[in-house]
Amino acid sequence: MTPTLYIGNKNYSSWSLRPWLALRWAGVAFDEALIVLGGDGYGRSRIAAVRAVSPTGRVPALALGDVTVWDSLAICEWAAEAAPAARLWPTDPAARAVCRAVTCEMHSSFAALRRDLGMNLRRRTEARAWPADTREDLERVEEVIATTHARWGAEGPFLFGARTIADAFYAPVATRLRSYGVSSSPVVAAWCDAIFADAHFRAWESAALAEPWTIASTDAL
Ligand SMILES: N[C@@H](CCC(=O)N[C@@H](CS)C(=O)NCC(=O)O)C(=O)O
Repeated sequence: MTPTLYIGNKNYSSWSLRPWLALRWAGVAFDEALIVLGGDGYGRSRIAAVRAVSPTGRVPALALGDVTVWDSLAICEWAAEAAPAARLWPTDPAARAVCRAVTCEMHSSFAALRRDLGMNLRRRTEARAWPADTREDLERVEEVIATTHARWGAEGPFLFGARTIADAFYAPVATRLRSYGVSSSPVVAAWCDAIFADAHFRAWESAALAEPWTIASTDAL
């Protein structure tokens, strides 16, 4: 049975983008079902259509027959196991451990970055002065990208050379830096360009730009 990935609006749903990219990069066949976010219950995990498919009331969720996997990292782990040849985690044990650390840091941190630079693929603003906690998040995220690529990325433009789950997890950051006019070091800019040039990212982006829905609270950022 083909798995179904439930996702939110492609323009806004950073959590949905991550496993969608990982599944595409892994070459795993899946159907996608988009649930429009932003209406009744949004922000409280109380959207009825989401609650019908995800026990947390949040997307992404991956339906595997009668089993549901409801967390972006867990879905990426499932993809890595379903398609080991895709090497969504690096094969070298040390690189793999660091790749997991980098991914987990994105999964559990950067609250100020999420608050002030919501993913919004359509959006372009001028550079601005950010609050101290947001500046710290931006500095740390750029440090992660630069130091990871310098240490592990000799064989390609992605964080560990080839595409891994870490790139999928940081891909929304590339779009946030672009949307909100954040100037980056050349190494971070080069990694962002690799994400923007990826054929699967581009497919997501063009679908996002064609979406008719808006979320006013994110558009106001
Ligand atoms: N930790 C979860 C977070 C998922 C999440 O926050 N999803 C947002 C969309 S990007 C959501 O479904 N929000 C619905 C709501 O706030 O009502 C994951 O990694 O999948």
